[in-house]
Amino acid sequence: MKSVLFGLIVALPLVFAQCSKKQDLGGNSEAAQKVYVAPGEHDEYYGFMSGGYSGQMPIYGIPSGRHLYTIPIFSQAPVNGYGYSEETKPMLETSYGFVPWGDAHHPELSQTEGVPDGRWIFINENNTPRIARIDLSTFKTVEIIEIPNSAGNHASSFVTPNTEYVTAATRFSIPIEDGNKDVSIDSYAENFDGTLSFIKVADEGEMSIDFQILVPGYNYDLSHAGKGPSDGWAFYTTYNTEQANTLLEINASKNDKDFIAAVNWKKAAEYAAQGKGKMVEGPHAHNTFDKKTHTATSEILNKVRMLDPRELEGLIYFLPTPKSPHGVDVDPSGRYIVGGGKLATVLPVHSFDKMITAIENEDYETIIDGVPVLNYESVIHAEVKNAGLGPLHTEFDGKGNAYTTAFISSEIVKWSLETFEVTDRIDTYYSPGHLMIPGGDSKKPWGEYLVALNKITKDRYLPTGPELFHSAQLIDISGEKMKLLLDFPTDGEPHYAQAIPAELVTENQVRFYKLDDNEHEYVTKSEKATKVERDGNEVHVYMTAIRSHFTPDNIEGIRVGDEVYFHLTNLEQDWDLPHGFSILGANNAELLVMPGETLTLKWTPQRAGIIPFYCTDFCSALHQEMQGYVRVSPKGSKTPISFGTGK
Ligand code: K7E
Ligand code: CUA
Repeated sequence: MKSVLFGLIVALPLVFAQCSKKQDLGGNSEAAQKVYVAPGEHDEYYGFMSGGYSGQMPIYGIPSGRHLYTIPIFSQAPVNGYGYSEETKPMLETSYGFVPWGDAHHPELSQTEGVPDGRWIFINENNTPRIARIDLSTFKTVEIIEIPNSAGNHASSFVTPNTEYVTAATRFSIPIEDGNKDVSIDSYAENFDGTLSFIKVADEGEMSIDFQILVPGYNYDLSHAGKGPSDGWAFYTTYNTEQANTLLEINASKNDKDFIAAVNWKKAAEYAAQGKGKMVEGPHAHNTFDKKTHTATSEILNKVRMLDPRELEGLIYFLPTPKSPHGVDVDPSGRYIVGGGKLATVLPVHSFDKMITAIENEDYETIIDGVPVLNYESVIHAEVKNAGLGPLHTEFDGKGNAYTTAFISSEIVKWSLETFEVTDRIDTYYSPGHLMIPGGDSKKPWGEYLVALNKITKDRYLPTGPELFHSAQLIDISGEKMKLLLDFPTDGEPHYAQAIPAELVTENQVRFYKLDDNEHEYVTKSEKATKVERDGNEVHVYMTAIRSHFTPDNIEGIRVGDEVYFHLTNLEQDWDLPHGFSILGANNAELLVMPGETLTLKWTPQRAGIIPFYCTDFCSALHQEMQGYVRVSPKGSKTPISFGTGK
């Protein structure tokens, strides 16, 4: 089998070479009509995509494929000063200090009773393990929590049906038991462990790490929570049960089966509430953005609760699953658990009911580090045949159908949750990773469209040199046969995406911040209140912006070597009236300040002379007039502080 797969991988370039412009692209007028959103009209769905290595979350309208916005999350964003302004820098603090970049993979909407509710969207960061929460009333990142005792936070950030928890897991095992330590890498089997993490989400959304579970040293890849009958459980794929520490493409592809780990999180939560397990070292940053002060703060927490399956019964079980599974997806009924065995010939579907029976009967193959391994034959419900080569991820339409991406054979395969037979397939261009159906991993998929998130672009668009945006393809799944409607380039790498009917988000939209409610430490609520204050070599400029001037716009008495903080409050009180602020030679970025908001840019003048600043956002007919000067005098000069506008 493996040689067949490897042969196909090698043959892929040939396949691409053969793809000509002649495919049936679905580019007929019917498809055009389905995706046409007339000027001034709105899309039906918000599509939230992971930006992958951009560390951000681009948002697209569905079905038009219009790029609506990009939410800055794990990476600094010069476009609006996120991660550069004093208020937002703390969002990127970690136990390793300031980390200006991240690798985002899985956006997941908050849910109520198993259905996306439009309050928040979570997303994981894989490289320096973190989870972010975005408030969908403002599309702002309002919280980031680091996951300690974890290396590569990939199986994240999937929520339980009432958003009780967001789950996470370490992708790479590392020494964990007595903390990460200096050992030989080939002592993997002896010293390396994994962890699964459960991050509690409070009513207002605030996250805290409730507990972690110590698990065998494998790679933990993807996750999904149970629902309906399986509510209370969470499922994680593993690979590298071989425990290889080098050349994993061969050494971690040896076992015919790896595992899906099934965690009884309700039981684990009870254990945690009873104080079971032990508190261990686990330094992690918790960063929160305060709505009233428009300012983020970061704190480092040091301990987490670790539960050990060797001591606590009934926490976790392994379901043998062929072969190096990637995705794990639970169908809307909550009865079936689908593994994406990327090197498997069949698509394994486990039964939750059978799993419970096997647990009750102690139908174990063996026990590994306190984790019972259930018998494959006892838990498997069906093996879907001909589900494509290299199956990765599955979503559902809520009408009894499942859709699986096949990376190697570049297709989406539709199959029935009744007969477990393939009923349709459609080519993708090329090599889809995840796919997304609005609500497709929830209890009630909206199930009208499917978006294939492709890993390889090649010839789909006008070439842009060696680097190409990834492609997404919109497929109509409302009928019996899938139909390709549209494809469009996406920013970064859209690993996964989520979508929700627009009205669930638009009804809560904030259009501007009320100036009266602004409790920022350096807010300036009127031009009269503007001032410039020196404290040693620190200078605070309390500045305002309103069409089309800054107050003050002439500032003198600044000296080389000062640390100048421009605290800019936008006095506008209307929708879509930001003002920007930039100053020559600043070593950071601009500020883009929303109406009613205060943001701060730090500037360290290096040379004496006259330095201009200006508004970067074309805010009015006289935007080009929206400028000012700072006079910078040499170090030690006696030029007094003076400032004003129109004086
Ligand atoms: Cu790209 Cu979910 Cu990170 Cu699969 S992951 S493809
Ligand atoms: Cu304010 Cu341009």
